[in-house]
Amino acid sequence: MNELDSIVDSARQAFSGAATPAELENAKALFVGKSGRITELMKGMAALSVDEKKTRGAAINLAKQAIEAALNARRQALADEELQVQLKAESLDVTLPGRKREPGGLHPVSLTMERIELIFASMGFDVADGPEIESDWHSFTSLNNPPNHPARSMQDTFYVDINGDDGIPYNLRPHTSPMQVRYAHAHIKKYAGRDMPEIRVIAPGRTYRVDSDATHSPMFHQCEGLWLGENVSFKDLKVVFTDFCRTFFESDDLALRFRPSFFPFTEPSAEIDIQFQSGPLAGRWLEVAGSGQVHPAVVRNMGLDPEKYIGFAFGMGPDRLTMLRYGVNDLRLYFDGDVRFLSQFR
Ligand code: 2U9
Repeated sequence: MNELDSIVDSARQAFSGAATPAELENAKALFVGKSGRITELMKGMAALSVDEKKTRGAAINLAKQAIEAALNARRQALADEELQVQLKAESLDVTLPGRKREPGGLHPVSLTMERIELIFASMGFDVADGPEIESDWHSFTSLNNPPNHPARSMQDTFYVDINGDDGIPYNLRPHTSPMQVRYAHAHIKKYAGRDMPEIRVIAPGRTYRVDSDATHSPMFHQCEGLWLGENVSFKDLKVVFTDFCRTFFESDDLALRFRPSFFPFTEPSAEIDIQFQSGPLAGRWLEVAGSGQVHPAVVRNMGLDPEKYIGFAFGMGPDRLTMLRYGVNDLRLYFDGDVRFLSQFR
């Protein structure tokens, strides 16, 4: 093999061994770069005669073309390899099923709040709303809690550093009763001078207490109810609440009992217990609410004459109802935000 054939052969081997475009460019420089072997041969032609230059030049040119052909072939091969790598990395199997997006859902306590509202709406109850930061009057005084009543203690609810007109700090409402007082005032104003329809309203919402363990949370939920008219008795309370409980728990043989109790805002007062006749809780009496005939002082604070208007009120805990309905054993599960717990209620 002559020198030129040997150089072309070496160039082909060097190009085949180049694994990347950068290595190939380095190999190219060895042969056709400024100080490459072919370039050196071209320089060496200066000393030749005109005829010798013609012959030699043509031979070197052929070798250079062969080397450049090999170089371009390798460049294309490397480019094809790179394309294959890229295509494989970016490959998309269009026959794969779509990525399922898990449907969202409401929080179990929100489901309970909606369920309570629907059941009472079916019995003609309106739904009240109102502020969570309340005045001392709305949270306590209007509800027949005297000024030094323990319910006002700092250990019982939270206070904000804003004072009401009476100079007493506002509080985070410890119950939803204030909404009922506000509702009554608005209702009376709306029907002033006309026959006032009965007040039939529930007041669901967040409430706050300084308390925290497996069954108590500083923020919890309450739903209170109020039915006031010229002839609303304790019998009506028993019918309404029995119907509510049997519908809410989907159990027609649910038993209820009204146990004498005391609350400043009702007289007589009664705790309400329910008893399942079947299922894991069968036979046990479970407290679910407090209730009573609205105290005359509270009727008066609502702007009504207690000699004319009478009725009942109740208060229940949707968090507890949710625990009973779904068998949740720790209140704190409601607030952890753990999707494994929450997704069970979708
Ligand atoms: C007005 C008049 C009377 C609401 C009532 C209760 C009894 C009661 C608690 C039970 C457990 C709330 O969910 S709980 O924490 N409530 O026991 N609440 S009577 O009486 C009212 C409310 C508003 C104007």
